Amino acid sequence: MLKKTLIAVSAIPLTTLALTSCGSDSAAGGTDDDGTITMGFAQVGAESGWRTANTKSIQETAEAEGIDLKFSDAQQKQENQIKAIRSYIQQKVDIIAFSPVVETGWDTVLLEAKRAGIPVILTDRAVDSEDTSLYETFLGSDFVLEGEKAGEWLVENAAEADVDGDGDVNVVELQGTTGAAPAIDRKTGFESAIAADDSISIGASQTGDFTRDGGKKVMEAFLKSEDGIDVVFAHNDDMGLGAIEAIEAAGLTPGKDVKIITIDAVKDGMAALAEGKISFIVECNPLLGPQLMDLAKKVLAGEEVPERVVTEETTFTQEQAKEVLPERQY
Ligand code: GYE
Repeated sequence: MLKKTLIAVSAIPLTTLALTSCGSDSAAGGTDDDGTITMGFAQVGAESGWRTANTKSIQETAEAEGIDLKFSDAQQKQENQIKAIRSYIQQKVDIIAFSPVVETGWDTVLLEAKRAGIPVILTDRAVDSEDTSLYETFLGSDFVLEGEKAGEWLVENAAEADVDGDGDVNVVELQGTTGAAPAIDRKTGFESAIAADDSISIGASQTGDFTRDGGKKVMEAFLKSEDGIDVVFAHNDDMGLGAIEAIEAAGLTPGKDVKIITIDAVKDGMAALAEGKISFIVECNPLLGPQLMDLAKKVLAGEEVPERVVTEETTFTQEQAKEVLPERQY
């Protein structure tokens, strides 16, 4: 059994949530008398394979390290995450960690945590706030770099990616959740890399909210509205997998009639890459549990932690996907 508290944030009033405090009279921001760390974790949702792997990593690491994890799923809604963070403050958890669904609008609740003496760690996604004293550190990927890697591959493979041979590479972009750090930064990185080749341009760009269904619906619309689509750049595997369904339903062959580039490298994405339906994947590592728990322990022990901890990541071609797929954990 995992030691976690699942909170249906929107359904339970805060007064109920406040009943399950961590049971310590000590000031917030330290550990309990017996040394047990209580962490409140406000997750984004369960929108993608990446997110599922991320949640599992956090829950399993907390369990293995004896950290009492209170976990909530915000169903991709900022208001739910804010409610969850407030409930953790009321419960006087030792430390709060969260993956902000969007970048802006956090200052008020983070100030409440700060005033309550509860340290906050950002994990996976960043906030856009001028006051960096509102959190201890940010652990996660360099999303701009991920977008750049996707764009650089396209520049290197532009001739092959011009599938209709008209001399122009027409890209459609499936963006992540509007206002989310990975959506903003991956777009920025991709655009800056493709600027190196005038033949490549983005003909249409819309959000698919990081979900398979969202990717499928937006791709269906693009196939009707856009002429001569050569390439899909999807901000995550799930939207790319949704796009594959739409492309196949339109009687086209993904990988041949339309090239697909995605980010994440979860198992389903890697399987589609090995099959040649996706052409290139930039890795984004979801296994943040061990580093997160390590940072939490250090913060609570009063040790210095770096302001930013960047995850190491690679990229995969079809051949590389075939090699690593059998051992892929997630
Ligand atoms: O790429 C996507 C998920 O924030 C890095 O969120 C994460 C992104 C990931 O929904 O699949």
